[in-house]
Amino acid sequence: MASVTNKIVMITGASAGIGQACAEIFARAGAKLILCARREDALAQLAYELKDKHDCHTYPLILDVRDKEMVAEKIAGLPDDWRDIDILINNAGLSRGLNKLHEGDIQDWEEMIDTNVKGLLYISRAIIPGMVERKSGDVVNISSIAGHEVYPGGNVYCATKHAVDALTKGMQIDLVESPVRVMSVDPGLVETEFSVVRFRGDEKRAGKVYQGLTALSGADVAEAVLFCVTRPPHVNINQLRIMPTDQASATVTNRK
Ligand code: NDP
Ligand code: 8X3
Repeated sequence: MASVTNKIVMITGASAGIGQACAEIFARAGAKLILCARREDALAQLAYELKDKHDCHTYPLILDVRDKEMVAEKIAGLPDDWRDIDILINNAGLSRGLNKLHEGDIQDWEEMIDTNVKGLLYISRAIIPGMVERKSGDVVNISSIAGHEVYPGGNVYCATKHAVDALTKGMQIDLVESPVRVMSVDPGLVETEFSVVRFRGDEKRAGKVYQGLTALSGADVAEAVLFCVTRPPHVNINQLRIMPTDQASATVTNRK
């Protein structure tokens, strides 16, 4: 197993859920972390806890992945000792609503497409050239079962994750002559802030998404990410699909 000790790992969407769990597991494994999200307070709290528990060095990058100028400026402005990013975890993402397409809110569509697709592109465009130049680096895109299946009301969210799947494959093709690896970790239901965000703070409705089954935790997904990036350099886990045992597909679950 390759080591991530002292590697620089940049995690987008580190302020909650899967990204926060990735921060925890990589900190425990001895990595240095660039923590990226919009919520400054949440990142400051996380940085404090990771220092306290794991003596982890962190660099907070407060940004909105949808803002291409901000992404380019903040990444170009990283201090010298944080510039050579070894591992990028493209995790920031969200869903909004569960409406039928013909009843959908156009603003919700824009937000999902801008974050999940364009945001991932802006971040990747800013970071991968350095990896190619240094002939070293791993990119992990967090996609979803929604990148392989479509479920009722999932229309645009599923389209964004299908796009992430296509972008992962495109990156793998475009980087085949480089040692830089691109991987995709594609979970089913993970109990995070995801559904609360989808339903705009309606905790009751969000809770029902996970009711009667044991969903994945952020930590389950983070372990899969760590597994992917610690394979030997000649091994690339192209795509790792991870589901709760209680979930067989996007629409088939075992609820008690
Ligand atoms: P959470 O809502 O718990 O976390 C989402 C993270 O993304 C937060 O840290 C949030 O930070 C960040 N984020 C959202 N928008 C932006 C933005 N514009 N700029 C920067 N950061 C942003 O959800 P999850 O942890 O569940 O989701 C993480 C990823 O996993 C997403 O890509 C999601 O699609 C995917 N996924 C989730 C599944 C699930 O069931 N939960 C299953 C499969 C995939 P902040 O608000 O501070 O900016
Ligand atoms: C999030 C999982 O099933 O809600 O990508 O789309 S799901």
